[in-house]
Amino acid sequence: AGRRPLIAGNWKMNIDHLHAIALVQKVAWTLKDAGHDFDDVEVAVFPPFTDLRSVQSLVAADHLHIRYGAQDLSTHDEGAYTGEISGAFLARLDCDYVIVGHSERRAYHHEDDAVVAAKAQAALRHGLVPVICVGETAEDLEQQGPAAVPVAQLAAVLDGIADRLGDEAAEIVVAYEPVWAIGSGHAATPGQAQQVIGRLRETIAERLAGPLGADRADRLADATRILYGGSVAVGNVAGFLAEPDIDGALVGGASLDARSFADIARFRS
Ligand code: G2H
Repeated sequence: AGRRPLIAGNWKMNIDHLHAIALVQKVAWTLKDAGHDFDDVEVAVFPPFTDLRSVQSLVAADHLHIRYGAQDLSTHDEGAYTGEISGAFLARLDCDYVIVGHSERRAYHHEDDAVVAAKAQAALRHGLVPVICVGETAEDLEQQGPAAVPVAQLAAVLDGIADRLGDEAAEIVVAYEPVWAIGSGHAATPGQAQQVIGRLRETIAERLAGPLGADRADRLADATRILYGGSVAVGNVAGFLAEPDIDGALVGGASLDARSFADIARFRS
């Protein structure tokens, strides 16, 4: 439905700001040399907070077509919250995106659906596009099948942000990342991912029909880009993107190498 693919690199806690300067330039120049059409396939990176100012400077100074965002944000906008980062600060660094609800934050920082919803709210308050991550563990998969947990996680976030999504300009991205596939080298199959992602798209339409009306909910479901994440590599990315509802990839390990990330972004060639 005319959705522009998004290839997003989640650097996690792997790249300090000196390394970030080298990596973002290398990705940009590798893609430029290959004649990459950034209007055809959008490319974004998600560096640690401490790298964002360097990335901002480079992107602005060199007119790089790479977009970027943070890996997390505070539910609060400002104040006495030691160690937290406001969405307002990210907007001031010209971030377009912010990841919310990555399974590593759900698992290691005890973020539940309510926290993830509040973070997605905070992102939208500051004009950032939240990249809402959902996904089931191996145990969830065994006990409840593939779609139940990701659908419930997405529904909870949608309930928390429905008031903001009434605005026609509001945008979200969803990333389906089965926890069992993350960093394991064992990606889901394109068919498995399509099955869940198709359900996630239906969930947007169903869940928002009440608060927003069926028309707005359908339009949003149709326009929202839903990515697959979990051991995406050069050799498997094209298979995911060939599925009707999969609009891109959230790439961890393979985004740390400029050549492989650029090759993933060039999945069409
Ligand atoms: C899933 C993914 C990026 P990896 O977390 O968000 O990481 O590609 O290393 O599995």
